[in-house]
Amino acid sequence: MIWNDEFETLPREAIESLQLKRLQQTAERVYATVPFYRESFDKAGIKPNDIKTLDDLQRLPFTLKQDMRDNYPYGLFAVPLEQIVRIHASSGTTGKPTVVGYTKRDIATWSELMARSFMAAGAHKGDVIHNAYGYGLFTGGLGAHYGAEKLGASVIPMSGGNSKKQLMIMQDFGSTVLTCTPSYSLFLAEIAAEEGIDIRGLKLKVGIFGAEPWSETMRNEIEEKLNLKAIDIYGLSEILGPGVGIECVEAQNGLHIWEDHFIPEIIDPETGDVLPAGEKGELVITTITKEGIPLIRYRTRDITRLIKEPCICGRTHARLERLSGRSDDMLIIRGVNVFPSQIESVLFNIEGVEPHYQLIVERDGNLDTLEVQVEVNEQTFSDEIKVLQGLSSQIRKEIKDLLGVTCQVRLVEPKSIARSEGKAQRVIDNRQ
Ligand code: DLL
Repeated sequence: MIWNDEFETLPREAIESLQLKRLQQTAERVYATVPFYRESFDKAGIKPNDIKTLDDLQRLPFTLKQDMRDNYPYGLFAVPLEQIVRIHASSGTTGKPTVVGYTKRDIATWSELMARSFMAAGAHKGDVIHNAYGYGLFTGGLGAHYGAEKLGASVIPMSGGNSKKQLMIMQDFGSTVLTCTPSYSLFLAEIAAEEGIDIRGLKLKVGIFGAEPWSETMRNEIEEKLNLKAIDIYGLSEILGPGVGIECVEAQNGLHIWEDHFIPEIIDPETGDVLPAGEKGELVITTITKEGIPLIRYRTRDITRLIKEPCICGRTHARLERLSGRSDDMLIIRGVNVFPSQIESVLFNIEGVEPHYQLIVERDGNLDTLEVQVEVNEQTFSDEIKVLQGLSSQIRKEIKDLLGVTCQVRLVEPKSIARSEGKAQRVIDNRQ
């Protein structure tokens, strides 16, 4: 079922003419109201009315996360503060967070796009949506919450944490949809097993998981352990929060990005050039309806490709291929580019291995070393040393075959790697 038939199935030419019109308006608005954009447009020698076609977007300068930091907290807002009704901020591991503001209309747009996303994932009015994304400065909780209400579903505002209670509520309240990070869904399954709760037997039918990279093998693992359809949802606070793109339940293959509100481009992260259609690179997004903090050509650092072929669900909006990771999470180990999700896809296909792992990177002299720590199940852990050694070398070999990097493998006890209620920490890089 489609939430907004008119906009979600617009023919391509109609999408593009709407995009051009909205891009022109956005460029006019930021040039007039945001000093940062007036300066950067002037520096690039372009005026808003030079934008005559969608290709002219490529002449506009990029916006970087650093630009948001330099204009902390409100410098990139395009409206006076009294029109801002909500403020969120990204978690940012170091320094000041990145701040975003929403007008009333922005909140309405966000709710609409989340309602679309829920329905694309197979959720409807009448569903009981158990929302375990964190409420707070993080956009996950409130973003999903407003969308669930707009959809007309009954939303349970759980937030993260207190996993035993989460399970009790899911059981007693008859939750049919679970929203949280993919890693937290597996943690919930683990607690359920400990507590003797049959999580597969709950009423859950769909899980809407995002906010961190995850692999196709992790999807299989989640679907098997929780007995639901696991749907991938993408978003980032700078652009909106959750609901920038989502997989449809019909295809589960690529995330429709809502092109009547965003213009996606794929660039070569080294040169900044737009790549030919279908190539993999860094996703750049321009918002074309946001009022509070419109962003021109925001460099997401997320790596994907755009799929423009029609989708069986009938939606005409382009799809993002499952995100492989972020260019800044990409590890360069002795010159080889490695995404944690690639290692994950090897690990989760191996019998006896649990879906909990961490990558430890060190520098030994001039040499980078990678240690893969991964949990094995109880039974495997108590096996003979010989069996464990065999398993380690199998993992080492499969990683070497796939990625060309040599690593150390450390099999660790069940439940020894820290669990997260939000985004999992997969990499510990001690090289700096
Ligand atoms: O994580 C918004 C969100 C909340 C998305 C709930 C989905 C569900 P930030 O905290 O600003 O916002 O982090 C954004 O997380 O640039 C990606 O690197 C990563 N990310 C988000 N969704 C996915 C996904 C929220 N489905 C950053 N696959 C983004 C891979 C994802 N990475």
